[in-house]
Amino acid sequence: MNITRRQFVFGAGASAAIMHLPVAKAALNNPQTIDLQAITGATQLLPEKYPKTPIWGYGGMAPGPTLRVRQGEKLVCNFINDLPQASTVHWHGIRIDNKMDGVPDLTQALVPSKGQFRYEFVAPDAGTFWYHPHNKTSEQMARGLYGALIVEEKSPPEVDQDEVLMIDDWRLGQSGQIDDSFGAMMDWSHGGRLGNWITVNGNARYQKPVKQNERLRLRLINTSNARIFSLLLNGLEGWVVALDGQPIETPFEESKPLDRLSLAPAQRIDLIVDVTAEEGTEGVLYMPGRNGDHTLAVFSVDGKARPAPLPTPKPLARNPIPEIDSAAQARKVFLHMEGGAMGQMRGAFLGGKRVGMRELVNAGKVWAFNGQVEMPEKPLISAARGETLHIEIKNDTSWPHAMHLHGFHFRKLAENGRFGPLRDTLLMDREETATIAFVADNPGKWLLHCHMLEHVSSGMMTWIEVA
Ligand SMILES: [Cu+2]
Repeated sequence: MNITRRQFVFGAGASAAIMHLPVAKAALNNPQTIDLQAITGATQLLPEKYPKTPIWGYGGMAPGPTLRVRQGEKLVCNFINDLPQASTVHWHGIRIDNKMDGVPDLTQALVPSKGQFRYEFVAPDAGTFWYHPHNKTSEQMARGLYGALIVEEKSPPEVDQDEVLMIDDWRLGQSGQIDDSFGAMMDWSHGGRLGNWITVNGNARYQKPVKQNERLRLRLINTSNARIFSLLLNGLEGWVVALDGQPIETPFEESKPLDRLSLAPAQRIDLIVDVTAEEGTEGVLYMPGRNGDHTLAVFSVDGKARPAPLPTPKPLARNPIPEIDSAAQARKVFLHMEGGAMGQMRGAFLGGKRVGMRELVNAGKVWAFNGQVEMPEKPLISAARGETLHIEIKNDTSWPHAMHLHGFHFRKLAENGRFGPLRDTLLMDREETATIAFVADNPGKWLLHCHMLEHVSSGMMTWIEVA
């Protein structure tokens, strides 16, 4: 049987295996110490009649183990690199000690194949975070290297089940192997490496048994290289309670009913939902599409947990993030994004020299920030500790981008002068201009880049320095 790419995406659903994510359970002792080994493995991504897919994974699995720590608790992670490539671990969304941020050359040396590195940090914020490599990321993540890092609230909301749903978009070949077309200019200069096989926690049709009127916390994490998901729920009703790990501040009543959920690469959405589907039916998480809906996760309802849903939950407690004083003097800096297919870019600085588009394409560098491809020698901004920064980002390209700032959560400035919710990754539409604001309270060297991994590989990155 020949499987076309299209059938892969939209004909999924034959695999109904239930997979429980292995959990490294939060121990009572603090710090919590774990070994995290990156190694090759194999997993059944396709239905059983197809061979297993060779992957690279933490613990040899994709996703890797879900790490759980309590807010304020220290995690000590002995990273063991048994991959054939050098790697590092980035703790996405954690307001971390800069030395532990996992960015090669900026915050640490690469961990070579057969090497080790000891990560040690306190998780200051409760919420849904994740970890992934930060070297050859477009290849290493496409091969399956990622896992969830859950920081538990001191008093968590009352739910019956707390589920992490890591949504990935694989590009698989005919025999289920990971397509090794890494570095294809078509992907790099367009919308990134889009796949043909979508999974939740490694399952093409993730299944979870539930009861009617049960309350679930669903932690959605987009681990794909470049796909922006637009998702809907059916038979599950509730609230968005956090974005990118940070609790939302709008009252829950205003966020009901749940609208379409937009999840760009690296973004997270925490939901609290009640199972409203009838007994014997299903709740579903799905991608609506012109050619039919594509189901990602099925919640089959067996039995009744209680006669009626629980009352509206209380908002999650805020994390200790310094609030932006809108009256404070802010340092302003401009970031011009350009390049890519159908763009206006004619040339840019590469390795200290201005070169034309042909030379950039030959070097595999097709995106620029402020006329510079790849990491500039000097930071975009050198800030004093505690300064308020406004970065005005102009997406002067024909493609959407998912801009991720390390070390901080920021707010997008709205037209009315108000601030949006805290985020660490901002989806920017083509031609859109947005200003992000944050207090630079965390010293160190912090990356600012597109989280569409082919875009960062081909130039879209810069950094800021906080003294
Ligand atoms: Cu991008």
